[in-house]
Amino acid sequence: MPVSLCGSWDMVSNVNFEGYMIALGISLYTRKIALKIKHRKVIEQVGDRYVVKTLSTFRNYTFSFRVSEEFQEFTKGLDDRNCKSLVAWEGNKLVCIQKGEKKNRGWAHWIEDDKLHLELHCEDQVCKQVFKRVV
Ligand code: 1AG
Repeated sequence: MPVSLCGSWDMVSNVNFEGYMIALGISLYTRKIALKIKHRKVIEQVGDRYVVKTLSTFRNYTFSFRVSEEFQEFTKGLDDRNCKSLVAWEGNKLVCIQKGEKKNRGWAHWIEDDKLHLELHCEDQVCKQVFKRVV
């Protein structure tokens, strides 16, 4: 079994978030604010359902899913798009494919060196975020 992703995590680095947001068509105004803020990731597991919360002083985004079960995702407050999303384990990585208007969209979460890693990708852009456990 992979190491649990559950818990609260605070952002320590965020590389190429700008490129990722541009790929999603986020306005310059929103990007300027979004680039300044740190995210907190709260991951909970209730039975076979995960709840993932991305929290910040600017906006919050919460969604939930069952592993290997496709669901309708609406990225409310982010780029406000509908996706057909599927999350599955690939080795020690929890990988999501977000099918929709944007090509090559998805993300992967994994634990490495006691940190929570997140790679977000859209079209040709990759954003890399690292979070440390909240103590
Ligand atoms: C996510 O995490 C959401 C985390 O799916 C990425 C956060 C934002 C990127 C998306 C679009 C940018 C659009 C608008 C910028 C507005 C706010 C930025 C701050 C948002 C904090 C909620 C993937 C994975 C599973 O952790 O959730």
